[in-house]
Amino acid sequence: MKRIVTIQDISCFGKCSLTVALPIISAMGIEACCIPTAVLSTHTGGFTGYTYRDLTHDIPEISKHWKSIDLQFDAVYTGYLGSFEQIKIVSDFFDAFKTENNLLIVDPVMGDKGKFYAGFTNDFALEMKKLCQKADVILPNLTEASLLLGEEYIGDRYDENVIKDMLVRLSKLGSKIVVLTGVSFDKNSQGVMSYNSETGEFSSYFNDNIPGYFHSTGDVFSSTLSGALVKGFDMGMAVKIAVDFTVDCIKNTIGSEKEHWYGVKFEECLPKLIDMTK
Ligand code: PXL
Repeated sequence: MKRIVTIQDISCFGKCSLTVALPIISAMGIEACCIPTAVLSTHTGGFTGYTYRDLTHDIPEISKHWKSIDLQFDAVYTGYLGSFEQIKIVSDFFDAFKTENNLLIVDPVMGDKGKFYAGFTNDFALEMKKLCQKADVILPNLTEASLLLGEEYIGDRYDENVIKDMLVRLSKLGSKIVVLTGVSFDKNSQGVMSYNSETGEFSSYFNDNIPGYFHSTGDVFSSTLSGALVKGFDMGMAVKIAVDFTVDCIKNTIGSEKEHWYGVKFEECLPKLIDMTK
């Protein structure tokens, strides 16, 4: 059985980060382990008055214990990280748990639609850039890609050549594979473009572009892609599974956006994911 450790916060209510990653990874038949980086009463995207308990100092202790019992992981997948110091500590975790065969996957969660999520700054983006240097695979959206490159948000002013150029420059941060999410060249379709810097290959995959904003779809996509890569699907197939599942979750939420504004109804789609990745 394959095993992934995912490192991100637990937002106790709100369908994102660990409450999305753990069920998705488990549904794919992979052992799901986690290091919660913080406990929040809700996520920060639209709620006010949320609590935040920082768990940064538990991370080195957990790491030390796991080393003492010789745990190994097929992938380390990181999502939302809450502070500068936390990125440094996660970077040490990468050093401790990297093997010849495993994957370090970084979703550099910082913002969307050209804006930082609450509490993030340009200094944080610089530190996140350092973590991306150590990764095998990075999964930024267009906002995060601009932040990592220290450029203005590109908005929708791009064509395929601009995206290819961005992918190559992002790969120069150090990761072998860059998957850029939220790419759309026409109003009917949206998807991802990726670049493998070892083979020089670009690939893309698109599905329906569904108007509206759906919270937590980045976490759904990244968790599914991480699982599919660990299961051994090649990049093209893994991207297809992750995009299709994310679109399924969005479609399943249409009609109940009012009650479920805080996160997509991914749970009812898990049986389909199980079928797709058997
Ligand atoms: O979905 C990304 C995410 C994860 N964790 C927390 C968040 C967000 C996005 O807003 O607030 C706490």
